[in-house]
Amino acid sequence: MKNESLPPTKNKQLLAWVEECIKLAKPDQVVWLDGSEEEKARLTEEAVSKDIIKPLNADKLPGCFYSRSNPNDVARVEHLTFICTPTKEEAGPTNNWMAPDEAYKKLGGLFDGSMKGRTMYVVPYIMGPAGSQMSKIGIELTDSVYVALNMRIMTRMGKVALDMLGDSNDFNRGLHCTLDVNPERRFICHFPQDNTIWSVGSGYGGNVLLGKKCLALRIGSYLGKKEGWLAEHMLILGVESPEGEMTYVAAAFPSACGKTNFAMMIPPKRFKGWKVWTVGDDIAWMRVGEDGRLWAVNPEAGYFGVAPGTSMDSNPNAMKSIQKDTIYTNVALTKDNDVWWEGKDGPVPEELTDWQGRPWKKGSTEKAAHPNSRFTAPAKNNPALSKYWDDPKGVPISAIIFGGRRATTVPLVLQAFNWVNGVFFGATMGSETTAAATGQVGVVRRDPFAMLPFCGYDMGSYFGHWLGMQSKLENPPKLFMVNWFRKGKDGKFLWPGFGENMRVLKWIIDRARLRVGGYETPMGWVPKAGDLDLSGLNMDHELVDEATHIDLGEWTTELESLTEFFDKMGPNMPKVLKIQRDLMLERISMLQKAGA
Ligand code: GTP
Ligand code: SPV
Ligand code: MN
Repeated sequence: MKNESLPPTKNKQLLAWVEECIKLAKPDQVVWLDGSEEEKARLTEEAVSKDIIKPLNADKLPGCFYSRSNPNDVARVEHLTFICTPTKEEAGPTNNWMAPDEAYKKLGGLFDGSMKGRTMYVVPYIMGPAGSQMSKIGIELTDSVYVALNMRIMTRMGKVALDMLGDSNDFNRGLHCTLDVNPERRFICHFPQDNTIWSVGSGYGGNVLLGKKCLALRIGSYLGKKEGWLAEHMLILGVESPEGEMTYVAAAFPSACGKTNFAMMIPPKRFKGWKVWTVGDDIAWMRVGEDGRLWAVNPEAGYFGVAPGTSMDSNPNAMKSIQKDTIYTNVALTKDNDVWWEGKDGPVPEELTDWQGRPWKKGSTEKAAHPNSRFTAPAKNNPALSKYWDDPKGVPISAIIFGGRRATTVPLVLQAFNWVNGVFFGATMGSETTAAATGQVGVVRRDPFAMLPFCGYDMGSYFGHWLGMQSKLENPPKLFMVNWFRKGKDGKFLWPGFGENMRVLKWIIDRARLRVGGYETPMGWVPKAGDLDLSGLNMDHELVDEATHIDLGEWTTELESLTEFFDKMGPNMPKVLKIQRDLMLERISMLQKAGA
């Protein structure tokens, strides 16, 4: 084996582990990444020369590249994702489980010699701000230069991570090999007890950028339970009022349900002087501060965002973030080497090359861009980036919002009466499935805390952990539920969404700061007539009424349908959440008897 770069570390445990992986995968060469600009240029050139990425129109998109994945490898694969705890019970009823020995053996067989003729990149990275107590270090060994280039954008990568690690043995051990992208040989295995992740057979996003869903959420949630903090699938934003008052909010929406959009929102004209700042768009790590408040950091350093639907109209800050130094995956290409996707600004081009490299003509029934096509952009490109996004302390959270994609039942906004009620909202969240994972799209499934695919241990115990946080929080955030996706009889969304969500956010902030009223329903508080600021909103107010309405009949069905879900949760499901459900049903029935 030729060793192109000497290991830039004396960390014995790290060196020993890398050596072990080299023995297993047998790469032709090993390259330790330092995160420098010079290195970026070298990796980029290599990737271009091997046709792994392709330069885009340099006038329109300077520093941007295009990549196409294998059509069988375009999203996370939940059925091939495993939590490998010593017992099945620890992984719980919502995760696929494989015994650690079996997983190491099975994937070890696939890794054996898998990097012959290839390069192993050693990617040291930090999840979280450098030097923060909340941050964690990972090392990803990968044979994919695409992964290396994406990790460079998504994390604090290179020397900075090795410096922070020093001699410590406290780092996540990630091993990834693309193999021949055959779904038969595709496995994403997590070993929480070993702080280890093994991923084979995929080259796509959440399956292979191991810092993101694998470390920051699956391993992170396990560590969070053990160490007393929270790792969540949440955006973090700061709202600044015209008077300069800052309020930080975190929100959990399932994959492809609007986190990036909400995190980068531009308030409508009516909210002159208001400003939304992005701290993070996908993941929040949260700890109790000395002041008894919940403090959050964004462990990531970039955005791996959904391209379709992103436009100057829906998300101008995202559009500005992806004009330079961005990697595009599985979008369509124009004749002049620009990118395109469904929902982008301007007229639909007459002709394109679709995400599979095939000619595409306007009017075609097939999508030009894959519905889960993505951009990878540095956070620093975002004009709305919060100045605290990299603060080792994080930001103090005043409100937490849970939301899903629900055509019926769930109103535009609802505030929990108390912590248990709010945890109930999170635990019972439902959402229609999207293209972010392979499988059927558009069926309602329970997606507790938007963490169903990402919780690294038993879901019932996870609910218990959330409930237990209350005792540690002297100043807990207020908890809310939202739904931007309710539909009218015509099948269209009732609420305009995007920037107009500021109206809902304003009510949430005012509630969190105890300065606006609410109307009590059996499930929680909703805005009183007139309290939701609708001025300047050019829409039929009957539609707003429909979007905010609570239908007691629909809620009875919803709450009764939870029996199956609760039963599935197993022995660690907290009883208090079941009682919460029964209490709501009793309140509804009481109101109905009284003639509501
Ligand atoms: P992940 O990166 O998969 O975790 O997704 P995300 O939660 O960040 O979702 P994102 O903001 O990328 O939005 C996904 C899709 O939802 C896009 O097609 C958006 O256009 C659409 N969307 C986002 N916000 C709204 C909204 O307020 N209303 C409506 N109707 N659609 C929205
Ligand atoms: C999600 O699916 O929630 C994503 C994209 O953010 S991925 O990184 O593929 O998980
Ligand atoms: Mn996500």
